[in-house]
Amino acid sequence: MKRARLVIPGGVNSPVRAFRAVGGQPLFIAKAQGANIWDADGNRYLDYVGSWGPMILGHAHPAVVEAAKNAIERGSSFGAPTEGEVRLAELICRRVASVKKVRLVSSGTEACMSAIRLARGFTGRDTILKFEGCYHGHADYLLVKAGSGVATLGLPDSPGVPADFAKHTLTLPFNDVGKLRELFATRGKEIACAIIEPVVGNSGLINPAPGYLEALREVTAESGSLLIFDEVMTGFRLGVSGAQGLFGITPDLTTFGKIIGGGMPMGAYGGREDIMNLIAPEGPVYQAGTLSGNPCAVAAGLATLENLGAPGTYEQLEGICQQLEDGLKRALRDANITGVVQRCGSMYTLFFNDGSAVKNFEDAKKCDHEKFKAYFRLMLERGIYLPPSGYEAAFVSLAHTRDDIDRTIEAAKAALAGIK
Ligand code: KE4
Repeated sequence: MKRARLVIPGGVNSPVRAFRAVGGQPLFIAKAQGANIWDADGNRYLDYVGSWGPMILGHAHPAVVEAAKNAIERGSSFGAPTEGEVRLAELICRRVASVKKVRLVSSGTEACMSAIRLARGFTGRDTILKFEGCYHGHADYLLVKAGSGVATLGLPDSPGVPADFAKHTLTLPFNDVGKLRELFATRGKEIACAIIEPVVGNSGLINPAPGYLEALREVTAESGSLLIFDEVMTGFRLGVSGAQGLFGITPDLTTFGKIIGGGMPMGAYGGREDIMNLIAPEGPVYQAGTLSGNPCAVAAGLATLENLGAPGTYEQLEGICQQLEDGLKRALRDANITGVVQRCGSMYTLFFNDGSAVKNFEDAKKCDHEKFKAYFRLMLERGIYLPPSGYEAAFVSLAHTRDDIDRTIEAAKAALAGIK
C-alpha cells in the first residue's frame, strides 16, 4: 500500500476500495475464481463484493474467459461498429421491454451523465431531480449535497464542482411520497428528469416502499419529466429485466453497467425510441467514446447475459439468498444484537440499528457504523470479504454454494458474538 500511495492517490483507483470506512489496509487481490478471491499473500476469501456487482456468474466464468480471449485475439479495439455490439444491443432490447434503442458506453457514470444530458435535450429543461443516498457516478452535477426540506437546490458536495453546476440539481429523500408529490405539484414543469436507483444499493440496500415507484412514474408522466431508472447495479441482477421487471414500472430511460460488461468496462443507456433518436449522429444531442462498445467488453458482457438467460437462473440465486438472509437474521437474534437484514434478490445489507426498517439515507446514517466496522473485521478474519462500508450492498453470485452460505452464517454467528 505504501508503494501504491507513492504513485496513486490513496493507493487506489476508486475511493471505496481504500477501506477508509472500516480501517486498516485494503487487500490487494491477486486472483479470483467462482465465489472466491485470493489476496497477494495467498489468503482465500469468500467474496460478497463481486467487483461491486458485475460478477453475478462468479469470477473467471469459463464462458466469459473464453469469449473475452477469442475477442482479444481478433483485435482489442477498432473504433468502428462490430456485429457483437448489435447482438448485445438486441439482447438488452429483447430482455428489457422499455428499451427500444440503446447506446453502449464505458462506465455507469458515462451512462447516467449521457442519459441526463439526453433528458435535458429532449425536454428543453435544465433542472434534474435525484434522491438522497442514491449514487449515479461522479458527474459534477450529481455530486451534490442532499439538502433538507422539500427539495433544496443542490450544493456542491465535492471541491471542484462549481455552484453553478450543482444549482440545477434538486434532491429529495427516498421513499417520501408526500415530498415527491409536493415538489411536482409546484415545480414539475421545470424538471427535465428524475433519476433514481429503483432499489437503492448505495446507502446500503433500501427497498422502495409499496407504491413509491408507481407515484414517481405518475408524477413524472403528468409533468412531462422523464423517469430515468439507474439500473447500473440492479440491471440483470434483480431478474431478467432488472428492477423494472420486478416492480412492473416502465421508465422512459434506463442506465446499465457492471453485469452487462461481465467485469470489463461497459455501461449503456437506452429507452424510448423517440428519445434515443435525439442522440448523435441520429439527432443533435452529442455523446461519444473511443472505447464505447469495445469488442472484448462486449464479448464478456454477451457471455454473461447469455448465461443469465438460462431457465431457473434467478430462482437458483433467490434460493441461496433467502437461506443467507434467514441465517443472518437468526445470527443477530442468537447474539442478542439488534439490527436489520434488508435484501432484494441477490443484493443485501446487514444494518446495525434498533431493528427498525432502513427506509432512506437518514435512517442509514443513524445506523451504528462502528459496529459494522467491527463486524467487517471479524468476518474478514474468518475469510468472508464483505463490502468495506455500511453504505454499500453486498452481492451474492451464482457461484456461491449452499455450503458457502452455511460457512458465512457460521462466521457471522462467531463475529456477532465478538461484538460488544
Ligand atoms: P461506474 O462509473 O462506477 O461504472 O458506475 C457508477 C454507478 C452508477 N449507478 C449506480 C447505481 C452505481 O452503483 C454506480 C457505481 N457503484 C459503485 C458501488 N457503490 C461502484 C464502486 C466504486 O465506486 O468503486
